[in-house]
Parts: sequence; C-alpha cells; structure tokens
Amino acid sequence: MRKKTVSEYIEGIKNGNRALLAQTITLIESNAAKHRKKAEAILKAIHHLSGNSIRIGVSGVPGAGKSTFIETLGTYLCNNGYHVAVLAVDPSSTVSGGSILGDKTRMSELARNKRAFIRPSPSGGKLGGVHYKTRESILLCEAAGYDVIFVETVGVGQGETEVRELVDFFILLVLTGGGDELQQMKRGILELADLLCVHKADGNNKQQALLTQKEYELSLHLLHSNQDGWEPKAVSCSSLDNEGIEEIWDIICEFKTYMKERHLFYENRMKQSNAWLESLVREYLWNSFYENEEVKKYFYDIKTRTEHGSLTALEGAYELIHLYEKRAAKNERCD
Ligand SMILES: Nc1nc2c(ncn2[C@@H]2O[C@H](COP(=O)(O)OP(=O)(O)O)[C@@H](O)[C@H]2O)c(=O)[nH]1
Ligand SMILES: [Mg+2]
Repeated sequence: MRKKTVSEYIEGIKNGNRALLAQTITLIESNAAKHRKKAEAILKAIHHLSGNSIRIGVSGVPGAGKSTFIETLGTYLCNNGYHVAVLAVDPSSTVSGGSILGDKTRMSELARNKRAFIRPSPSGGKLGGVHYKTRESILLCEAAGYDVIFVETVGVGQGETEVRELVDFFILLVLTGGGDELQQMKRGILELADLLCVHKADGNNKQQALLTQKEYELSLHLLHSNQDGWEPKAVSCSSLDNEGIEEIWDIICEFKTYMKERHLFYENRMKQSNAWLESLVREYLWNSFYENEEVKKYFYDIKTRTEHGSLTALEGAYELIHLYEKRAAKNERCD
C-alpha cells in the first residue's frame, strides 16, 4: 500500500474518515522515528480542531461491565445526535488473552453505528492503565468530529490515576458486594470518581445494588464534605436492561454545566495539559539519555561497578550524566 502523506491524513481526519482516523492513531502509536515526525506534523495541524468534546473515563475491574456500559450509553448518545468515540485499552496479554476481540464483540452494536468509532489499543503489557498515546488519540478523535469520547480502562489501582489525568469526567463501575467491598476499595480510588455506578442492577441483584448504592453515597459524602467543587454521586444502573443510563447522561450534563459555570472545566484541562507538558519533557529526556551513544557504551559497566560496590550509586549516576552531557555537546557541535 502506498504511504500516505501528512496532508492526506489531515484531510481524512477533517472529513471524519474513520479508516484514516484509525490509521493515524496507528501512526502516532508507532515508536519508529520516521513515524514520529509525521505524527507530530499531523497533531500540530489538527490541534485547533480539538477540545470540543466531553471526555469520559470508565474504569472498573475486569468483568465489571465497562464495555457493555459504554455500548449502551454510547448507542443512546448516537441515537440522540452525538458522535461517540471509544478508546479502549486492552490488557489482553496480561489478563484474559485476546480480549480485543471480546471488546469488539461486546460493542458490536456500537461498532456498526455510523456515528461511532471504536479503537482498542494494546496496553503494552501493563495491567490496566492507559496507552501512552491515548491523549493524542483523544485529540485526533475530537478533530474528526467526535463530541463524546470514552476511555475504557481496567482499574487495578494504577489505571484509575492515569485515566483521571486524561478525562473531564470519571466513572467508576463497581459491583454489589456490600460493606466488605467498600472496605477493600482504596480510599484514593474512591476520591478520583465523579460518579460511582453500582452496575448490573438487574434481576435478583437489583435490591442488593440499591443497598450498595446507599453505602457508597454515604462514603462519598463523608469523603467530600470539606471540599469545594463537584460532589461525586453514586447511582446504580443496568446496561443489559437499559435502566438508569439516561439518568447517568443527565448527571454528566449537569457536571459539565456546573464546572463551566465555575470556570473549573477549562481550569482542569489546563492543569492536565501542564502535567502532559512535563511528562513529554520527561519522556524526551529519558529517551535522549538512554539513546545517547556514550551512555549506551558505559551503562552496563557502571551498573556492574555499583552493584559490586566499587562505585556508589551517586558516583555512578554522575559519571553517566557527565558522559551524556559531553556526548550531547559534541553532537550539537556536529549538527
Ligand atoms: N446482569 C448484567 N450483566 C452485565 C451487565 N453489563 C455487562 N454484563 C455482563 O458482564 C460480563 C462482562 O462484561 P464486559 O462489558 O465485557 O465487562 P468489562 O470487562 O468490564 O468490559 C458480560 O458477560 C456481560 O454480559 C448488566 O448490566 N447486567
Ligand atoms: Mg471491556
């Protein structure tokens, strides 16, 4: 297949071409240096078209029903005129083996919808968390005209914090289980949620789900009692029976209005953008350090010497940094 030019990718995204959007995401997820330049040019060109969406994180343990929930809410939104993009991080290799297929199958209705775009990305061997290019993918989806973006991640402690940094609204799906479950849930994770949803509130489980919801309501209220801003809510819903889904969308709309009225919506995005800037610089310096010829040449030698005690870790680190700086200065002179 002929390689596409940067302008072809950009045009494709602007026209909302789903195949080209998917190809662009593949390009930005690539680590190859030749792709990096193209990816940068595309992101720069579409940046002014991004930002116009509500970014929603959905987290929960494997099997909590995240994909099914997104499918039901996403289909409802498509039927109401929205364009929905789903960025699902797939922990297949580490958890269930091949769940990319599972996710696609479970979101089959949404996947067929012309107003929806579904993109599973590998989590890169990490358990939970987001793909390290999910933020860029969000921007691309927005530029392609998607106004509701879901980011699905498996929650295992780490995942929630990462996805919180990327989204405006964070939904945590939990299952019934009563007090024990609540006890086990780390307070830190509970604090991240804007909405806690007791999922699968149907059939024999409905009553128990309502009780669990009450317990969560109480804990969220206690957790939040001294803070300003949005007070997290607890609800219950069933994606299979399509119950409580519209109400959840109403809460998200209420949140958006609440945050915008208080100028907190964009303030939050600005904070996220600053954190992103720092993390990009960190990533750049990290790569530049480990790709440095002198560092590569002496790294294992220095590491072995620190392991054997002939060099302290501090001395070893300074020696490496010194080698790095010397080589970087030499490269600069040659440029
Ligand atoms: N009873 C019930 N089961 C559900 C509901 N939503 C999802 N499930 C089931 O829970 C299982 C896991 O769902 P899935 O969406 O793949 O969970 P994920 O791993 O969190 O994405 C599947 O067998 C679903 O059919 C629901 O609202 N009620
Ligand atoms: Mg899933």
